[in-house]
Amino acid sequence: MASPGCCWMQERLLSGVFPIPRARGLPTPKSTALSFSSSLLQLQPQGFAPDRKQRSSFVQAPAVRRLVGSLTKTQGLRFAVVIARFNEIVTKQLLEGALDTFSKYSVNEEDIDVVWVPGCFEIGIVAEMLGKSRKYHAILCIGAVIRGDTSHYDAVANSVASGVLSAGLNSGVPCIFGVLTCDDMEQALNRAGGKAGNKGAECALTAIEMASLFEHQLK
Ligand code: INI
Repeated sequence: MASPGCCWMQERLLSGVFPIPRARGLPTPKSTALSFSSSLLQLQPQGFAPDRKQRSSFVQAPAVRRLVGSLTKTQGLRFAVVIARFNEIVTKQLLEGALDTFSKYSVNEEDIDVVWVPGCFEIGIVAEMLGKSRKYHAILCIGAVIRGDTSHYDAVANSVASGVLSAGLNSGVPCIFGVLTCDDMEQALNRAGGKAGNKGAECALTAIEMASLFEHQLK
């Protein structure tokens, strides 16, 4: 039921006396999107411009567009997974987590390619090549760098991080960082389906969201 205040506002709107909030110097808007909502505002005619003298200090807020990827519109999205064989006992678990998530979110199996590489150091170059092939909407990079295993942990960890970043930037296709960097094997296994969840599953979700953002919102 309309309140008495609404009737007053309706009259004002129809007579053009209501001070429509507008910023000084802005062109007259063609469509009407005001910063407050009321069905009465639909009564306002297109291109309505109040008398200059009646302008108030309110600022008309343009409608803000909020772009976010969807986790449910997965049909037709294609993914590649680049996975390191080094520390395979861990990376296989991460892959299982990722594939489970793709399946739960209805990504078709035939829209997923899995590419194995020897170690994390090799991930970046392959991800970049796959990105540039334009065959995929997102590329999921999976690996495990474990400090206990080698003295060149830092070199491999840093290289794979910058390799994956560069692959995304150079190809324009989202490349998701699904590489564990851990102090020991126990910590790695915990993050690959153990006590601390599955990083592969989390990264598959990120891949879906980014693929959808690019395909459905930013194109
Ligand atoms: N590769 C990994 O994926 N994880 C590691 O922990 C690792 N460590 O510790 O050495 C590792 N090394 C191999 C490296 O990625 C390359 O495959 C190799 O250096 C050949 O380029």
